[in-house]
Amino acid sequence: MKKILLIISSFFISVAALADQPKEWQLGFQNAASQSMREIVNFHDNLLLPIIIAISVFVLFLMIYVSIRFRASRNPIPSKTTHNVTVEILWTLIPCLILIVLAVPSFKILYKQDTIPKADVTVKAIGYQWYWGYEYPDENIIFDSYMIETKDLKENQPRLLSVDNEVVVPVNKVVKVLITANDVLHAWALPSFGVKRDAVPGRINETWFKAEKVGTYYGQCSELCGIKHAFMPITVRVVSEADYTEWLTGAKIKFAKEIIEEDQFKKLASK
Ligand SMILES: [Cu+2]
Repeated sequence: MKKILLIISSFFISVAALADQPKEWQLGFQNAASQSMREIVNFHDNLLLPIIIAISVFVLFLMIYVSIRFRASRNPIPSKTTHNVTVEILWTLIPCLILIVLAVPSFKILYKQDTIPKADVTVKAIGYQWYWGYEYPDENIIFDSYMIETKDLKENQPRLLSVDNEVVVPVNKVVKVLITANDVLHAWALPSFGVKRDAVPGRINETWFKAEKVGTYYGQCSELCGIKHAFMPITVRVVSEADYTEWLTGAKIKFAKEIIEEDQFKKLASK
């Protein structure tokens, strides 16, 4: 009964709070905030899930049928049949067909995600043990993003998901994310955007998203990277174009990259 009450109450809570983070008693995916996530959800909900359920129900039915129909008491002399050509052809062909039916739309979505449109904003995410560092290579901005401890949380900040410095991006713009790591494997993942890429030391992976709704979106490191793997969340705040420009102005001062290239050349020349 308690569980049912919790589920019912979670509906009301989710209406008030931003719906782009994990919810208690959540079933299925987080709400999609990009075209590619919508396609993933659509593929999962309307094709994958029905096929999986149908297969599970069919196998369950077969097992129950066999256990009852061929039980020892009803079937004292067991059949000696070992081969049946028709059945063998069928149980090879049908799974093949199912896989093809699944593979075609799946690859379509995968390749679409892989083609990165012309980027409006580029963000570089660097995985560290155990926090994320971000750079805006075109804006001379660099900052680290640490999880906020439970005791320091403010109102409306979800536990284990909020960070001190959020990534800020404009709404309805193509954001290209360059992903790498400094020490071990990490993975930059944001469920609402349908984005997940490994962060590999010495290599840059790229992905992209176009957020369609203003709001705050939460993700987590998704590659086991050590003892504090669970404590390096990802927070992306999607804002309007005007708010983004305003944020940029402040961030360029607050998070300015220290070394200006010109000075570096001077230093090298004087050596
Ligand atoms: Cu990790």
